[in-house]
Amino acid sequence: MAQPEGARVATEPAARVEQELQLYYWMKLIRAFEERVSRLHRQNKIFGGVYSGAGQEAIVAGVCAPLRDGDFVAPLHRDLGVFLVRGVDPGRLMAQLMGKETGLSRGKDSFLHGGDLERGIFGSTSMLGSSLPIAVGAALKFKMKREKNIAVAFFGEGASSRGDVHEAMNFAGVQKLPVLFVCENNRYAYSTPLEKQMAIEDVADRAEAYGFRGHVVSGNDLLAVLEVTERVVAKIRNGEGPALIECKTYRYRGHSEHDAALYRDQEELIEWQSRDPIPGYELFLEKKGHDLKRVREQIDERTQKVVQAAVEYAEQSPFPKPEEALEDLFAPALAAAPKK
Ligand SMILES: Cc1ncc(C[n+]2csc(CCOP(=O)(O)OP(=O)(O)O)c2C)c(N)n1
Repeated sequence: MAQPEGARVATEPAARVEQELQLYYWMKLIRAFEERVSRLHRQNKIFGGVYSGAGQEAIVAGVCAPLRDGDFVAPLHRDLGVFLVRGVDPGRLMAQLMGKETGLSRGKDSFLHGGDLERGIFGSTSMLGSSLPIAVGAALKFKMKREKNIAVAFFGEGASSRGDVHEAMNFAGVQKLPVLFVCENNRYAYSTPLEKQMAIEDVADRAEAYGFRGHVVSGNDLLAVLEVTERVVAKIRNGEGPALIECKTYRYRGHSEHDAALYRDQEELIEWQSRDPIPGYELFLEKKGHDLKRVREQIDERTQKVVQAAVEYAEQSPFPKPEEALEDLFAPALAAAPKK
């Protein structure tokens, strides 16, 4: 990303300064994009569920930043930001949400299941936690082919109680696969609070039972997420086997847009909002010598333009044609297989 005017950090290497601003841009873009999606949902323009990740942006930005082309990511239903950070065109992403032909699934699926394999993004599945064995499968392929890529699987603390998650972690530990498990612990699985979900405090403690390390980090602190991810990813790429990072965080909105989240108390929400990842990171930028007011203005202007352009692109895109409804349902090899 071009460095916005007003950023003045003379002594830092340019790449680092650029990364600092890029991370800020991503968090702001994810927040602005999701806010717009929530509004569009109220206008009945979105097909399928909307699961806002507002409050959790630092996790996606910090975990995806050290990834490379060819790495494989399995996001959670709340991780729309993964698509943006991995370089999916925002217009295509918005078209996916609006069920348009120009979307990732060509209008045949909701946001939830639309992946982008060209960018190594596997679309979420409805069965919570079932994308972890898939990420582990990708990691097995990287190991067998001696490729230096890694797989990343995001999941919630709710999903962490599912069998698939344990099986995936166990297999990854036994085979020492290049996979990073990222738990976004936002304290609620739909309406179920943490203490009714698990008998321990940290999901990260489970990693040891599978033979690898678990790390706990504040998911609202972008720099902390980035630091632990960079360190852990370097080891995984080096062939040292899997790792788990548990990011403690909170979701601001309900489980999805139809959930008013009446099961949690307002004070708790306000307390977490006071630890919002964006102002926290702005403080860092300011201390590093950036002219925050100007940087913020420029980035806000840029994100608004990107989001507006995405909405216009999606709104102008056609819906899929009914006669194409049965296309793309089977992998080409299966479709071409001779009938017995
Ligand atoms: C196996 C399974 N059980 C239940 C559901 C219904 N469900 C969808 S999302 C959700 C809550 C998930 O909580 P968590 O894994 O902590 O992720 P979060 O939504 O909090 O980000 C539930 C119970 C489901 N999709 N799959």
